[in-house]
Amino acid sequence: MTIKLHVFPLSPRAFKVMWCANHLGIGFEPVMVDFAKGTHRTPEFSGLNPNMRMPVLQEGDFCLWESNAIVQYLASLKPGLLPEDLKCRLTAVKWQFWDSAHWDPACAIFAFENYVKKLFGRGEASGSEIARGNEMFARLAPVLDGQLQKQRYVAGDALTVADVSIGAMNFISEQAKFPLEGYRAIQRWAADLKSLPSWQNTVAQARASLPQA
Ligand SMILES: N[C@@H](CCC(=O)N[C@@H](CS)C(=O)NCC(=O)O)C(=O)O
Repeated sequence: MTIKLHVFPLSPRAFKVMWCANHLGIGFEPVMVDFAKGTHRTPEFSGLNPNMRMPVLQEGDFCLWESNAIVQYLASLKPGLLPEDLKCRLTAVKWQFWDSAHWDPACAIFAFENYVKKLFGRGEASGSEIARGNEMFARLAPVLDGQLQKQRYVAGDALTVADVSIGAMNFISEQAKFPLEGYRAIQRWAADLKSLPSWQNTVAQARASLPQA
């Protein structure tokens, strides 16, 4: 059965699921969710995800939303990103929860203020929102940096779903201007992820899907 990924490919959450599939060598059909045209607000799309948000994975009658659940699903189909050992697996999964609960919402502030607003002509970045993002980063980035000082990847010496979930935001690191100065281990890890062929192929795929990218 064909896997469809409903995505707005310039979003890091879309990048996350496309990169995961590409890294594992899982073929998929990308289906464009055109935010400019409001595709995500149509009754058809809300039938796939009542939250009216992408990404969504569709495989026949099976529909899955929440990017980290999609990463879990894809990684369960093919070995490579989900450790077999229970404790190692849950260590990786723990960081995916950390991403959903803490890292992604902090990054989303910079993504929206510095990137999305420009992309859709929605005005200047809000100083108070950036200040709120800086405060969140000051608490979160040392946690991630500390972890990456101890080991090459988030959950150990091998790339896992944790790196895919947390690392995908680096897709827009320049445009979003995440305040990562001084976090040397995060910078080393991000460069490592960006050098992966699966990352580079996904960047090319995402850019090719939109002429203005
Ligand atoms: N926690 C969700 C967040 C999904 C999300 O917020 N997607 C955004 C784009 S990055 C969206 O579809 N927004 C549409 C809207 O706000 O109307 C996930 O990780 O999948």
